[in-house]
Amino acid sequence: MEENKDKTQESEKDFEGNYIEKFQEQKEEEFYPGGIISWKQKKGRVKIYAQHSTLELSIISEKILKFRYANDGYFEDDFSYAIDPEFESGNTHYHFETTEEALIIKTDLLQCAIKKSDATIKILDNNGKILIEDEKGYHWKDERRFGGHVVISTLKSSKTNKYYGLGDKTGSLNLNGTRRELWGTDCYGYGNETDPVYKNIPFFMGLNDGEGYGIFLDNSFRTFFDFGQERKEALSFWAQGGEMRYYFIYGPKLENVVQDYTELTGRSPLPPKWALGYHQSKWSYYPEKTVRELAKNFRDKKIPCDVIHLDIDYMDGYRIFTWNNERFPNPKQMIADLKEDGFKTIVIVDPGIKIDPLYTVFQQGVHHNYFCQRMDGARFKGSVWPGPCHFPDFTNPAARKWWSGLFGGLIQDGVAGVWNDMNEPAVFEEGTFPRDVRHDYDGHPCSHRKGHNVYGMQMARATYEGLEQFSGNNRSFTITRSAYAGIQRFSSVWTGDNLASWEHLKIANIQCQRLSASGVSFAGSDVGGFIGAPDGELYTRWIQMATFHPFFRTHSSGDHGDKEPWQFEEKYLNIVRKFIEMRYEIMPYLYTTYWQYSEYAKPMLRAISLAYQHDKETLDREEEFLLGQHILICPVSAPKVNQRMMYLPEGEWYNFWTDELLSGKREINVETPLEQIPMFIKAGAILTMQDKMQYVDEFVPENIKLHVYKALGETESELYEDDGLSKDFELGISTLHTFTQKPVDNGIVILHTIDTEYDAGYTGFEVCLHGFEDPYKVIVDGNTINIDQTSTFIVGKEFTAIEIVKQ
Ligand code: MIG
Repeated sequence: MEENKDKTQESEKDFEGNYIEKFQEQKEEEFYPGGIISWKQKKGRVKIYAQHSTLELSIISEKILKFRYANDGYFEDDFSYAIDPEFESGNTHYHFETTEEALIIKTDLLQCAIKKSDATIKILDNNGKILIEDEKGYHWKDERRFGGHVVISTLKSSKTNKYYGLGDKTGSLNLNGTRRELWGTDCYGYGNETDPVYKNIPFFMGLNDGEGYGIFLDNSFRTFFDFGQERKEALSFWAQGGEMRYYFIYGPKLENVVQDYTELTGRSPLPPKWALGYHQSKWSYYPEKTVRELAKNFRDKKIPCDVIHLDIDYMDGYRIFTWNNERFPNPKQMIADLKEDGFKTIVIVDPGIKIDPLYTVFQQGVHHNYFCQRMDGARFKGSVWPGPCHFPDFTNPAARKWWSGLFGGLIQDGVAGVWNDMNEPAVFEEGTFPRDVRHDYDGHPCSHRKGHNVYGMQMARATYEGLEQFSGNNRSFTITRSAYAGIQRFSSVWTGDNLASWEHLKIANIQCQRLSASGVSFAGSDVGGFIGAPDGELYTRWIQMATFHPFFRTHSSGDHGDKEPWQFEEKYLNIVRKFIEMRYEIMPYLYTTYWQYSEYAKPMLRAISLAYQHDKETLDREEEFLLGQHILICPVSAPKVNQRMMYLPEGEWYNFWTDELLSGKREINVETPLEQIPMFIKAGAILTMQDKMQYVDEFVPENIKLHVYKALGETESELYEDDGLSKDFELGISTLHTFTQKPVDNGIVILHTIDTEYDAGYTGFEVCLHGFEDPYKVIVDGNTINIDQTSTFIVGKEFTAIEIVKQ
């Protein structure tokens, strides 16, 4: 009995109900490369032949090294869905030498030593400090069930190391002491311990004694990361197939690691600005009358909103690319009317195509062989919402092209964006596809063991490409639940089916920070929780936090009552309204923050441990985060509290609500009345804001507000502008303002430079001063202007210098 129980716990069932033993259980022999026999130096890479394996080390840049291992002399085709096809590895110069013990490869910033006796690796910085060091190093185990092998790498670790990243994982921000798995899973109602979850981003960062680096394991098989859980002195990562192929990315600043990783896997295109507005969703809003009332309520109650999401019930029997004509007799008209009122409509799509001989999408899929097949050729059949379905093989370029082409109708109907769900892929009962299902993998045929973790990404990609195909010069917006590394090139993400609980507010915050640290900044959670009903206080606190997360959407399963802002008591509604308004007030800043992410690969959210890695006090903090350059937020994550402790990082900060100036590098106690979320602005910031609006670009404001937080040192702020909708910015039709604030005798000076090709239409800047003592004198471009000491004044938008000095 006892034995049997253990067996079921440590095993899982495959599609046919057979037990698959987990990797840990295999007591198979470990194999190692052995000693180095010879090597070959080539342009940009070195090939190293050891007794049992070949290592190809490519010098991608002075900070990025790529390692690949082959055991039988032959490397796999070096194909990856993750790497941005536009990424160009510079022709990096490296220096090669050999010593008695090792081969040494040097870039301007790194040294990689490969030991001759066993081919283990050590990477050091310029000062000879060890960044990573193989323990067992690369090795493998036979995988008899599938005729391949499990490839493993084991590095030295220690309890004091910190590990971050890995996408949407729950649990503490620092991953040390845990084992994590990547195998995209539909995890309805997941919790803090649930693993794996929806997304598969095999990228993590290590912080070792102040020095940061990253490792990206580019392998789409089921992967595992053991951060000192099994043995605290070891860090292992392994894949259940394929080749060991990983990138080492040097920092030492973690922020730069994320940037380099994002350059490698691709930057996020600028979305339409409305996608940064507030979204309202529910499973599901229908019929048309309900949708129209929903929209009207937002406008009547003056709660800003840009987007309404239609969940699966808009379709005819869950047939993708159809409308239920009873519920939505004239979708085109409805969408046009909504648009008139400033609303954009997003619809959901699932991968499951109903098996229905009269349904053209089904017919085409069968006819052209676009559906996934079992090993023996039968189309895979699995049940989801429509009942028995077939599933497109999104790893087949022809199937992707077909899928993209299917969006023409929806786009013509006026649909503005598309929501990709169930793409882990999820199947009722069985969970996902059987492992023998075949995938084309862009001309590298394989089984679902390899295709699974990229399936969701390739679906989102096909959807994105569909929108691109039909949207002319407009930018496209998609959102997806599952993902693989590089998803940011195609889609935003949300964190799936969470719960209406305080714990989940915290989890959502961690997931969004972690996603941002994994190259995927455009992330958000179902505000208020998908499952269950939040009370007014929880909903309010969640809204306050999500106001500062890149993707901002209330969604709910609809099983537990309604969750529009007005479903809550007046006192909550009023605060919720204020924060959604604030989202629109900070839009110039938020949009600029997105642009910085898109342009410089700068993560939009930064955990304070990421932004202040040299301050040990930040390293185990998980709630405080920065949005963009200047805003620090710490959510209120418990009920009925009117104060909370938080860590204020080094530097000087203004409390947004009181203008009180505080010195950081210490823990502080902040007041947290229900109307406020702890929010601090960096001294020296010029926070760009605008009038509140009911939706993005409802009107052109008279002035853009420059909130000047008195500098104690030189600080730069940017403001990026374009039309927010078209791709004209790619032709340079945009404007970038740079504001430099610096202290001078008696006050400060603000210098303004503009690189302008786009006229946003407003007339000037309303300057609002924070932290200045009266009385002061303001000189704009040499002319003293009279101000009435209200701390605000207007200047022309082309000003070049403002001095604010004591009188
Ligand atoms: O089996 O479309 O995570 O956001 O509302 C559930 C219905 C399918 C799961 C998504 C959720 C969505 C729901 N979907």
